[in-house]
Amino acid sequence: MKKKQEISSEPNNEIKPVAGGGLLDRRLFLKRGLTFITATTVTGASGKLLAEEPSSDVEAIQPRQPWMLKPGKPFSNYGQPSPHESDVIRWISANSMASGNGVSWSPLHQLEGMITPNGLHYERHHNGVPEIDPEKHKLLVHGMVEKALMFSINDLLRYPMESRICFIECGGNSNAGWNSRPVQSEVGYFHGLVSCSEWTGVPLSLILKEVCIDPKATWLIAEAADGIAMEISIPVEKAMDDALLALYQNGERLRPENGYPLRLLLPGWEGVTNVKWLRRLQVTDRPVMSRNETAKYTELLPSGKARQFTFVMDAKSLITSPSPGQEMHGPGFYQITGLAWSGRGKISKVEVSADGGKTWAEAELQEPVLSKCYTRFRIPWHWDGGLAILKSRAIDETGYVQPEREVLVNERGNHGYFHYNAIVSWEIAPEGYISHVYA
Ligand SMILES: Nc1nc2c(c(=O)[nH]1)N[C@H]1C(S)=C(S)[C@@H](COP(=O)(O)O)O[C@H]1N2
Ligand SMILES: [Mo]
Repeated sequence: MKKKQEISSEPNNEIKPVAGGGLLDRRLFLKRGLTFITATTVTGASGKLLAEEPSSDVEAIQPRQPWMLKPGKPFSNYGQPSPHESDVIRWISANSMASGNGVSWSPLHQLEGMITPNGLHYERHHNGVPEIDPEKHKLLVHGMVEKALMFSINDLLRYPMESRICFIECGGNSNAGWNSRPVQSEVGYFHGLVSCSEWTGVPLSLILKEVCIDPKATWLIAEAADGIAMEISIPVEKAMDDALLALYQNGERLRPENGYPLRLLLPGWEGVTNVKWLRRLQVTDRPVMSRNETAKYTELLPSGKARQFTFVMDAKSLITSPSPGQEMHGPGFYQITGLAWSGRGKISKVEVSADGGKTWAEAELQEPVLSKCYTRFRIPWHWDGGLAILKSRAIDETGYVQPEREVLVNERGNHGYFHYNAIVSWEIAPEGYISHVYA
């Protein structure tokens, strides 16, 4: 039998890097029984290791804390995070002239796993969060249909439901990436207009079959119940595919800021098409050409032509740790981890580089790997304490490869605003300072 390998500051001879800059085999996490020594070695009164000391010594080594000496707090009706986690927050940047127009960013750099807690889902509102009485809120489905129908929330709650675990990403996410100089910020406050939840509700196809839509219909116009009555056009094909009338978010009813009591969910499609506070679906044969699909959410290309109805969010990835604002604690062994997602389907591979893109190693993808969903990746890394440039590159099941920044800028020009999905680079300076670079 192989002995357990212990790695602290020096890599064992048997553990050879698989790419430049000290990247190690992703399977080391699983197969080699790798141990990270980050804790303090404990010795007892005699100076020997604790295992050999009498148990009376334990109290001296690990004295009881005050909270062990009295009864704990009572139950609560709705749980809240520990007060010690009070810095894990959405960062708000609202328009000072119209406080309901703006965004709040999800703190990607402080979260783990693949699900965004409901209170930390990013927000994008054009006109604030309406206070909706679910008893009075109705969904009207009409237009090119055999019979128009009006649904109360209680009606919808009686339909068969499905869950989809998927991300929603604003088309304007990461748009500081278009700046000619790299903007310095924590990952979430730069790239956090994206979040991932388990959404549960009624498949839209079920409702459309019930109203019997005209076979000549090609578009749906979705209208919201917020102050601007936002309107968005959606091709019938997507509506019949995987669109969901979402009522639940991570097991509980939607949060007001994410669309309570009803939102349209279009997995993998640009955030703006996921209409919150949904009140009306009009079946038609042409798009409505509203402000949010003409003046906004379109992109002027170097050729002078504009991209419109760029619905699908392309594959993207970023390293959440180590990342700017975090600290390195000396040369040695680290876990690199991050998120990857694609609006086209499943992530098939994430590659990581520690030498600025010269060489790449494949990261481990954490199960489950789901379509149009966050995929958490991890790879072990031995940092030698020198200058390193970390990058991650996502590849999805359609073969789409996340582009280098230069490639994206060449294709879309210097005045981009939406759909920034280029490879992100973090520079680790020799003393451990982490910054965003274009490399
Ligand atoms: N009714 C309504 N729906 C809306 C919006 C809005 O302002 N009003 N914003 C859209 C945009 S631009 C995005 S990115 C997503 C944001 O969803 P979230 O706030 O739940 O993260 O909702 C979309 N749906
Ligand atoms: Mo958005």
